[in-house]
Amino acid sequence: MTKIFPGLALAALALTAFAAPALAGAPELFTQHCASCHGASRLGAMGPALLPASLERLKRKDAVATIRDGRAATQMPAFGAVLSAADIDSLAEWVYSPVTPAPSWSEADIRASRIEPFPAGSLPDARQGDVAKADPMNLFIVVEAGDHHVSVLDGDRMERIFRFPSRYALHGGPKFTPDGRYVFFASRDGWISKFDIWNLKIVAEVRAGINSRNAAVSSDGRYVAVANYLPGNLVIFDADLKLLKVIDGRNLKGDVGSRISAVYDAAPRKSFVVGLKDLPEIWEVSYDPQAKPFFDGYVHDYKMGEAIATPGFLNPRRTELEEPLDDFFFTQSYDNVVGASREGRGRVVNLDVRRPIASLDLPGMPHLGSGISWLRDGHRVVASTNLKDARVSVIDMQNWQTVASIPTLGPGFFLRSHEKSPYAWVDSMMSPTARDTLQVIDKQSLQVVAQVRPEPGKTFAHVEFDRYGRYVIASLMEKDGALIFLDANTFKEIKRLPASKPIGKYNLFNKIQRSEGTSH
Ligand code: DHE
Repeated sequence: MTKIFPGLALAALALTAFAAPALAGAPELFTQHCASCHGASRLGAMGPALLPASLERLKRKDAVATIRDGRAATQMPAFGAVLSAADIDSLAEWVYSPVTPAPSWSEADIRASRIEPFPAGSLPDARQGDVAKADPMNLFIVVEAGDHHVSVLDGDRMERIFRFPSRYALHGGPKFTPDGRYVFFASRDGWISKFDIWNLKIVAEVRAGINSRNAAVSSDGRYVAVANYLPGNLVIFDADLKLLKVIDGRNLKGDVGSRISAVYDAAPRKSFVVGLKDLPEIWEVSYDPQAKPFFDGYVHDYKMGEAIATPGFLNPRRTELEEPLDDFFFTQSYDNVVGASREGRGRVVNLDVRRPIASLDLPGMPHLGSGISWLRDGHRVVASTNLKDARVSVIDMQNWQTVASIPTLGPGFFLRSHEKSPYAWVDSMMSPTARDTLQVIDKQSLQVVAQVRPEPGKTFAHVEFDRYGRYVIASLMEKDGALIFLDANTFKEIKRLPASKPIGKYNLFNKIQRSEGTSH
């Protein structure tokens, strides 16, 4: 295969070491046509990783179509004229089969993957070009998944000022340093990219794992933590993406492993909070060098008959649960984590007493990661979409009782508001029939007051407010999609910018100030 997707090549590994049970000629076809770009071990190189974990979100028929027809606007060529339909089927089956022995990604691999096009201190410490002319806190970062690019928008002028290629398949919110100069992106293939917004340059990158979920940046901008599914671990870097520590996703005894679901910055506590997919635990990892040592209650560390405390800095302090919790929302102080189990049971876990303190009535599949909060009748409430049910649940954060279950057109993914807006915006992205419509909810009456459907039949989701709450940008999530600017009070369209399947949009001010109306 000729070169596919921009990026860096990994050292090629011998395919024979990773051979899975034979599929008619597939390994040979892979070596001949695919290995140079996707890596002989299928770990990814110029092109993305082709492992079952990486392909979970791609339907088999779409994989066959991609091999046959290539991918527009990427360097993935079409093999329809070179390979028979049977060969293409066999190749597709091969890439969905597990690699044996299971691929590993060691500390040495992480270190060796690091690249630094612009070492610290080599670029000006002042905003350049169009960034210098813009309000630096009203910039937006936009992830465009259609052709794997990122755009930078000037929020005052509502114009795109820069666009650059990203790693393949970014996921989770990009995370900003507190001064707004740098933003970190995580790709599903484990790449972490550090981008200098003032100079519009990728300054450093590292591959933290083979299959990652998201990244978090500490509130002091000094540490970056990455949650990995493969291998199941939490990887911590300094701000230049130099490896500091790998923490295996294991229970205290060390005999049960887990994927790491996600990592979040709990700024007021100077810690990362970590969700585990397969273990009934939540971790809190302090990034405060002065953090006090703690006893974890398990007899694993004895010296002369006395328990030794675990150092508080960069070590997991565990809260044990009845079942794994995922998909977190946090109270403003970050003392309480609101999470949901795979079965959809909602729990509030206090990180100080280290146990669940309340249960929530959240039927269906709540998407707490999209939760937002606001004040209503003097009470703070949290609202969450539901990936299975057509409703938004609103919960009182004092007594954790459900205040309302607002019917929507269909199951939704994202929810957004702003301190200065009386409205919350929700999509119905998970609905086959209503995914083209955004609904606007009055935050006090809890009634739907408007619907916006600019392009019938096309997916319309994910809203972000500008820093002043004057307008929202919503995504027409199609390959030939658009960023649609809507007045936050009249809901009328102001303008559009073309974009390639824009997924998430992130306003620097709202993110850095931790607006109650957006994810952090
Ligand atoms: Fe996401 C954030 C998990 C599927 C787009 N998603 C997150 C976060 C988690 C998560 C834990 C919070 C991390 C953060 O922001 O740092 N997402 C999951 C899933 O478990 C799920 C359902 C299945 C999966 O395969 O991972 C899932 N997510 C999707 C999608 O299908 C989306 C729509 C498209 C895509 O790119 O994969 C998607 N997820 C997003 C976006 C955010 C996100 C845009 C950031 C939200 C924000 O606005 O801050």
